[in-house]
Amino acid sequence: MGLVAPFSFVLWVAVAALEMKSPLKGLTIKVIKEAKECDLKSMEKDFVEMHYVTKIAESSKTGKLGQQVDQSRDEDGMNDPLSFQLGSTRVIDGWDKGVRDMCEGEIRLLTIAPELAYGDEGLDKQKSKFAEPDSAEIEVPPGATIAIEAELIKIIRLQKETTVKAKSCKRQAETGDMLKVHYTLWIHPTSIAGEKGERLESSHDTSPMEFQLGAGRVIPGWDQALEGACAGEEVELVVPPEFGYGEKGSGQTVPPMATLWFKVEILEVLETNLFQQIDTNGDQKISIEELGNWMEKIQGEKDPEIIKDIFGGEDKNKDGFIDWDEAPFPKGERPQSDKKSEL
Ligand SMILES: [Ca+2]
Ligand SMILES: [Ca+2]
Repeated sequence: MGLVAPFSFVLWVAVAALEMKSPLKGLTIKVIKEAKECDLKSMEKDFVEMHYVTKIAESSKTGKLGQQVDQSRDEDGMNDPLSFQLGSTRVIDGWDKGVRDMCEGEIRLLTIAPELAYGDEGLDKQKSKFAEPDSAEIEVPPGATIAIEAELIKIIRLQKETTVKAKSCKRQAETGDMLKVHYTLWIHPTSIAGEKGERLESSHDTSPMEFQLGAGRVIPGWDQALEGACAGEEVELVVPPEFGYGEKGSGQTVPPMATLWFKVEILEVLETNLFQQIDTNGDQKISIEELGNWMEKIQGEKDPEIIKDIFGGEDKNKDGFIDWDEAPFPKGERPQSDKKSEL
């Protein structure tokens, strides 16, 4: 007596271990199979490879209950798993949020209300952004609750290590900033493609590289990893192909599906100051001519009506200039002349 818990208590504990606390209303997560080992748990920005079976949930208000609508494996149990990045809009919200903090080898059953699935519109294979061209059978009726059995095969993560910290940090790099860096690129020793450890190229052989952050000018791994970086910092990046050059590779340099290894020294982080660029005569205010010249140069926009419209929209006090306060784009520090006039 006393050592053995009553049966009902044991049962309750077992059920509690399977039902997870859901991160979202409209999403229920049940662990069907736990992973044997777990060193790594999925998180935002990871790529995940998953096998899945999607059905109309037994609790759905619409559709044929229990009907299968899609799956990653074909009848012979073959086919590649689906790969997508967590936090992108590649899959429905309930799926994306339902497979966070999950281990490789774990299987979950996600029950997803329509507001986190295909909503009042359902999934029409003709229209939906989620439908793949080759997934002709997928169709979900409007207002359906769906159930996805999701198996996490693999987590693919971008790794970043700060090897040298900046002594002080004037500005942490944000999307849109101009960065100047030196880098060296090798094939990472874990790469399935290319010659492991081979040095491919280095900006030290030529000159530092300048690029705008978050604008897709560099590989996704760089845009992601260098956000928040400071001038003076040095980082090492291990970049799986999903975050690098993927299945295509890059020219003669990077073979397809290579895992890359970068050492990056951040030399400069500069806020893009559009105000200064547009204000060519430097009088701290933008005339319609200055805006017109800039739009023609940068965007090829010559239509005076369009330029007049944009100018009129920003010149809030209608004094014929866009001043620093009115400018809605990156504009750096408030000009000194303005500061004086405030006193
Ligand atoms: Ca001006
Ligand atoms: Ca104005």
